[in-house]
Amino acid sequence: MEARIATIVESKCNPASLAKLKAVPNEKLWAFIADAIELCQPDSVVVFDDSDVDRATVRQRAVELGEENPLAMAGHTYHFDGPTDPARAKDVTRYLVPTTDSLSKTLNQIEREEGLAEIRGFLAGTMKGREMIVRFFCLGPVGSVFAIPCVQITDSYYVSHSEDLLYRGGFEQFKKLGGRGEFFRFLHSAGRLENCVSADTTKKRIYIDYTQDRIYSVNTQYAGNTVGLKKLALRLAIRKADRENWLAEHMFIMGVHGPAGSGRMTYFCGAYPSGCGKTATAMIPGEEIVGDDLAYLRNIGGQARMVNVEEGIFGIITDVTSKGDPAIWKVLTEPGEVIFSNILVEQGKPHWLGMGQPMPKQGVTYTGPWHEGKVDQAGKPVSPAEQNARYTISLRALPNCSKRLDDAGGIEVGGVIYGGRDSDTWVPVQQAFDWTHGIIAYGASLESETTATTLGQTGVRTFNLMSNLDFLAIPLGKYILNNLNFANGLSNVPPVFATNYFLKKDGQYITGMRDKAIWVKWMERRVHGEVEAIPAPTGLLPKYDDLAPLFKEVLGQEYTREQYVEQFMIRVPENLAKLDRIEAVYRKETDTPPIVFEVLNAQRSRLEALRAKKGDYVSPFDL
Ligand code: SPV
Ligand code: MN
Repeated sequence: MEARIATIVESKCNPASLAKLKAVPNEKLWAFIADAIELCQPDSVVVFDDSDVDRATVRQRAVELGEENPLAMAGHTYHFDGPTDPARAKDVTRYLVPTTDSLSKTLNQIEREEGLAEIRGFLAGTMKGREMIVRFFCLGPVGSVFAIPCVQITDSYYVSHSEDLLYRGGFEQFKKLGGRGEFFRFLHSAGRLENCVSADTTKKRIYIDYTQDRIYSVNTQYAGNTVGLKKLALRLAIRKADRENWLAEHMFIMGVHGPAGSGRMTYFCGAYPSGCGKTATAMIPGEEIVGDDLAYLRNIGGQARMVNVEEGIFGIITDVTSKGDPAIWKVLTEPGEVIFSNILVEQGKPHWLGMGQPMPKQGVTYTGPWHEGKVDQAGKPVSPAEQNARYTISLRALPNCSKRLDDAGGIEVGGVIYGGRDSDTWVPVQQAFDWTHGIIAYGASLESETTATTLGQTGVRTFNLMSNLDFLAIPLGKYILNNLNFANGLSNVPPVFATNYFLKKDGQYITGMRDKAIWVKWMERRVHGEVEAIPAPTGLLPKYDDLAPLFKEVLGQEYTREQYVEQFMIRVPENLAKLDRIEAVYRKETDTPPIVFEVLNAQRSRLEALRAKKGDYVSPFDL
């Protein structure tokens, strides 16, 4: 160890912390810590390992320092992010690009030296009078080929506590690292605090130094901006995956039971933009959840296998109800470790929007004290809770958590699902003709439609390829190519599906909330070739005769031919309009692989041929 570095680190650590660091004599790690000390100037450095004792201390310190407050229920705490910090800050999240490199113009970026000077300026001295926390975690199951070791430095016990619930401990893995430098580094400071929340939010920055696998974050607390292993690591992982020919995706993983008595379980991963039914699909009653947000996929011996990068959920609490989400509701209302954020607190109880119970008349929320009828300076009503209020829990607290969560070899990918939201275009479920068609016509064509609950006009469609657009750290075309190439070398290429739970007629949804349970069962049967499908211009459709018995068996419901026709009718004009929108997106990019246009054009020709023969709206019985 370089003497200068050792001296800096040793000067700030107590003996227990130093002993832990000495067990990880990695030059790059020590240099990272020493640099953070010199920059942020903490009073002391505290190192925690994966032990229960250390985890309990982290929890306790979060409460002692007022970053979290206990609720009446044992193990429950809440945290407020402050009025201007309740969501990911896309505008100030930037890639640090060296002058010798170039990134897609569509990615938010700043020249590396200039960006480093700015963010390091904002970080300078932020930890004076405070403890610097050093934590070790692992993305993916520890010791697996998927695993990426990570070190998080932060001055926030809330961030550290959240990571304990969301990620597998990585201290033991770091001890085995030797001199290798392949790990992700995150440096976060909440910055100057007022009432325990970041005060200088105009100086909020999240800068990604991908040349060093290092990310800086300052003057923010919201987990999506601060918990390094979540969306910050995803950006580094997408680059690493592209270099090494695997996939880092914004996907849930879930298991679907095969036919009764078969003992079969088929696993799916799925990417859905927010508000398109992602968590609801991962949590379908009767099936199994492996993860709800991030998945790594690798080709292992010719087979596509996947892991959940995380072991917890940082989930949107808005609209979580006892009836709609019984498993999550149970965890949120019984003793156990839960962090609530940006909810309304009244008499030690959390309240959130859409919880199916009346709001109390007053309470405290992330914007301050709240009472019914409260208005802001502009006379606008103040919300009792944030729309993006969240809960943080361990997946292991859920009764439907899969036993295969920690499979080091990953779980075999049965199928891949891309879920969009539109009121008038895609059928509820369909299967791509092949991998390339699925990646391009479904994944790279994903859109989500704005609803009444989001600000602005409703019905506006937002493009979000693979639901990963916010996190792309490489050009769009390169990312699509990596997805396409993933199938090369697989002896068994997983089928690709598309879902849409949001078709409407006369303003009313024409599929039921619980129908997704049927669509996944149909996909499960398709993976095993047990049901046939109807070729349509947009993909392979389920047959009525296969869906009706599933509705009966799974939901105890009649499923009429009229419902089927309404839902699975091919809507030619809407599908053509979607192709126009998607094509326009890719025409604007400079590096779109030609195959994208070929696949979209082929789909257009099929739709036009169908229209010439059968008209604009075609029943699946007429295909
Ligand atoms: C998302 O927004 O996709 C999330 C929450 O999963 S965040 O951590 O903010 O990214
Ligand atoms: Mn997410």
